[in-house]
Amino acid sequence: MRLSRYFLPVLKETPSEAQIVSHRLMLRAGMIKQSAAGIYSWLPLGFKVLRKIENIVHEEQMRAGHIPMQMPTLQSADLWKESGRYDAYGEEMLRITDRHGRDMLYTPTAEELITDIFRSNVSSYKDLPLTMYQIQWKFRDEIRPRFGVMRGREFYMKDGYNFDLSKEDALHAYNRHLVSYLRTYERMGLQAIPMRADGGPIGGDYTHEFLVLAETGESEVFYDSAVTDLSFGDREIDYDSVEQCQGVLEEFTTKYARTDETHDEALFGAVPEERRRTARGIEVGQIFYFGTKYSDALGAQVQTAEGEKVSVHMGSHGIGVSRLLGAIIEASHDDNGIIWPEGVTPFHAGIVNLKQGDAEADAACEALEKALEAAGLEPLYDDRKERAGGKFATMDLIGLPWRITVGPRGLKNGVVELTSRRTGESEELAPEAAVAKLIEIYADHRVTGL
Ligand code: 5CA
Repeated sequence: MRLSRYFLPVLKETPSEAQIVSHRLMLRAGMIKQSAAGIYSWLPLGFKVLRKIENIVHEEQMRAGHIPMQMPTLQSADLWKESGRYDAYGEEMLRITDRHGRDMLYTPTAEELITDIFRSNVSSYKDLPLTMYQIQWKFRDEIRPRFGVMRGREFYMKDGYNFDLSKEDALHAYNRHLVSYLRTYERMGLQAIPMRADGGPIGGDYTHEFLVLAETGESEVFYDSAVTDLSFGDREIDYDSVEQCQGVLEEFTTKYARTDETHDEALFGAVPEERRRTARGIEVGQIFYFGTKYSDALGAQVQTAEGEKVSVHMGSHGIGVSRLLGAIIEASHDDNGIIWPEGVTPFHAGIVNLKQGDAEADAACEALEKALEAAGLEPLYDDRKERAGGKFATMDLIGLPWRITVGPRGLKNGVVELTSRRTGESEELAPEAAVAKLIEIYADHRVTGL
């Protein structure tokens, strides 16, 4: 992509309405624009990162055996009246009346609709287990939308729902989600710690939230610092193996880690004092087991092998896809701007031409752009007639992890400069060697389906 042809409306001034760094940087880097309180347009750069995050979520859900689908954003209120949540959900639900006077709503979550789809189509234990998910816009009329995409009113969420014959099977689905979430967040360069939490309006008393530690986080959390030493890494896992998934759950949830909703001073007191931590965190996901709450209310039953009719055991599992952009930036930035982890970066490398209009420099940049594209990478070539300082500042602000700087002086010696955004370290390399190095760096960070 040529920057001169792209739409990247970066702001010079720091927007005064933004209170936290991720919101400020998303506005300054031209990623989002507010349309109404808590509702945003996703400008090209922001949209590109949103799509990368979404694709990682898809890949990891499908790897765990979960089936993608899509439900509408606008729903009839009827099912919600049947489950009792139409009244119980409260002011956060955006209620709409259509021209025929029918009660509608903008989906804040979709337990009712998916349960209706299930009950209309599944009646035998033979069709279980089943887990389907979607990535879809949600609306919650938050009383205080703030911090940009972090607490929006309209936000993008992955919501998955499991249907199982027994509690044990549903707990396996729960564990499978826990494992897939650990993998998902690590691919985005994040450490998200599962913590015991409260069910809230979704329900159920067995639930974990995934929290990214950050001073600006909205949740207060209490944990044993040993949980921060855990990482899933690149281990292989058989998602069908009850033992393996249970083992991961135990490894990651046995040490004390809770949000303030379920915090227990006595249990926390048993953690060695030097490892006791109180901090703040950003909730980037939550998994729930709620048994037969919705299947009882909506009559979602299956016939067992013995011919008995039983309510299915369910859980639901969410990831805050749009919130993740904010969480990643909170965890990865410096004074000059964003530092994208390789897994989610909008472009893989920036190409900065120090002397636009110089025939040799222009040709070298174009050749680099072509070579990277041929390797399946996405470069952003700053081909504007601008000062080098301005070009560097833009690249630092938008946070591409690698920058190739091309100038007549280096080209005389047959080299370009490859710079890491994270460390600031540069090395001089032949253009082909720079391309080869980027191919190697990104070998483990390919997101398919873009
Ligand atoms: N039905 C369940 C699981 S699918 C559910 O709705 N869970 S939730 O309420 O915890 O939401 C899932 C995730 O969406 C949260 O962990 C959070 O990361 C994200 N989220 C929730 N509210 C907002 C909001 N107002 N703005 C941005 N992200 C949000």
